Amino acid sequence: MGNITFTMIKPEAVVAGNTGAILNKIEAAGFRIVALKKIHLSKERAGEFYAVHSDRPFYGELVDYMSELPIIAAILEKDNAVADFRTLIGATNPADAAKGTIRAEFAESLAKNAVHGSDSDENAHIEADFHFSAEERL
Ligand code: IDP
Ligand code: MG
Repeated sequence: MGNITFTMIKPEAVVAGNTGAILNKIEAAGFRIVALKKIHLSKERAGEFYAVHSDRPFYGELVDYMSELPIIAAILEKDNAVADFRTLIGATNPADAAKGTIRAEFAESLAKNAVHGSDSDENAHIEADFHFSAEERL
């Protein structure tokens, strides 16, 4: 048993048909999928998820984009899950993301950057609880 992180495969990556390739990279990097589902977030739910960013200039754009089309949500387990997953996905801006990272390979832009990754153990648990019931985690 390792600790957990929470991820979303963002709409543009799902539409582009990159779900399988991204999940492949995640499993190949040693993460275990604890929970997984495709969901279409309402604008209200997306706004609640990103409430921490509500003061930032891109908040409205981010909420619109994340609620426009379905996403894939997942809980992932591994030792050092949060930090190792941030390493696997690369920098927020794909222009700065290291070669071989998920964002370097699949992101379209700073806003449409293919995947979400939790930024702390505390937020990983908050985000996992936001999206999944106990019965959905195996
Ligand atoms: P992170 O996803 O790498 O943790 P955050 O700073 O938490 O990055 O930002 C959340 C999300 O908001 C990013 O993944 C990206 O989709 C979007 N975002 C961040 N900065 C900008 C920006 O300057 N313009 C547009 N969208 C942004
Ligand atoms: Mg973040």
